[in-house]
Amino acid sequence: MKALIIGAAGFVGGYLAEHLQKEYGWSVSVTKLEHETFFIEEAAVYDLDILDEKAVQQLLFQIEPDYIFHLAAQSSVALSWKNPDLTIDVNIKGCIHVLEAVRKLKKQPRILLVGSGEEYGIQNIYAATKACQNMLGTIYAKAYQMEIVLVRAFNHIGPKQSSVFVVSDFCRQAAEIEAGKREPVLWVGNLEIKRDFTDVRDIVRAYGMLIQKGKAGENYNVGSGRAVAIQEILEKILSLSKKKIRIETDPKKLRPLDLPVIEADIQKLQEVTGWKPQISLEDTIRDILEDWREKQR
Ligand code: A2R
Repeated sequence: MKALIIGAAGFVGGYLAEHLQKEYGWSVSVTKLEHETFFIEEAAVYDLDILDEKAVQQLLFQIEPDYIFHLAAQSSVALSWKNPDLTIDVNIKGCIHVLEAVRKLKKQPRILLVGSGEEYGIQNIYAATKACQNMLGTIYAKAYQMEIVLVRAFNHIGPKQSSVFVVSDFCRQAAEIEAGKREPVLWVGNLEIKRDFTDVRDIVRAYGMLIQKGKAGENYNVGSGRAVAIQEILEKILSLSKKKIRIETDPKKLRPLDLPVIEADIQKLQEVTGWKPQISLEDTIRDILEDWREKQR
C-alpha cells in the first residue's frame, strides 16, 4: 500500500510516517514546504505548497496513493489571530486544492482530513477554518462518493513540538531556567482553561486505524477523553523541575477568547477501532521536558 502524508515536516508528520512504515509496512511518501527539512529512511520526500493548485494535482497523479493523510495547515490558534489571511488560505483553499486533485484521480484513495477539537463551539479563527474544512470534506464525500474520513484531533503533545504550543512552551522555559539561560520565572497565560491532551505517538496510531476502518463522510474525535486544567500541567512540570521557579502571567499569552473546557467524546473512535491511549500524561510531560533539556546541552 502507498501512503502519502501532506504537510509532514510539522509536528505529527514524522511520527506518523514512522508509524505507518513500522506498523503496516506501507511505502510512505511525504510532502514538505521548500524551506523545511524532513528525513526518514525509505520515505520519498517531495516539496509541495498546497496553495499551488497545479503542483498538488501533478504530485497526486504521479504518486497515485492508496491513502492520503492531509496534515498541512496553519495549525496555531495564536498565529491565526495574528495572521487570519494566511490561516484561511492554507486551511481552506489549500484543502480544496487537495480535494479537487483527488477527485480527478482514476483510482480513489482513502483520505484522512485532520481537523480539530477546536471546531466545537468555534471561538477563534483557526477553529473557523477547520470547521470549514470539515464541511467541505463532508460535502465532497457525499457529492462525489469520495472516501474521506474526518478527524477532529484534540490537543496533541510530545517531544519535538514547537514551543508556540502551551506544554512545550512551559517545558522549554523550565529547561532553560535549569540550564541557567533565563531568570527563574515561568511566564504563563490562562491557567484555568481545561484541554484534552494526548501523546502524539498515540494520536498517530488512531490515524492509522481510522484511515482503514473509518466510514467515509463520518467524523471521529481523537483525544484522551479527559480534560485537564493548564494549571495541573504546570504543577506536573514544576514537580519535575530541578530549580525553584516563580510563576508570572504574561498578558501576551492571553487570548481574546478562550473556551473554558474542551473535552473529547471518543466513543465513536473506540467503537470503530478499539483504540485506547497508551502513554500517560506524566510520561509525555517527562519526555517533553527531557527533550528540551537535551536541547540546552
Ligand atoms: O507552517 P509551517 O512552516 O510549520 O509548515 C506547516 C505545513 N504547511 C504547509 N504545507 C504545505 N503547503 C502550505 N501552504 C503549508 N502551510 C503550512 O503543514 C507544517 O509543516 C505542516 C503542519 O504541521 P504542524 O503545523 O506542525 O501541525 P501538526 O501539529 O503536525 O498537526 C497536523 C494537523 C494540522 O492540520 C493541525 O491543524 C491538526 O493536525 O491538528
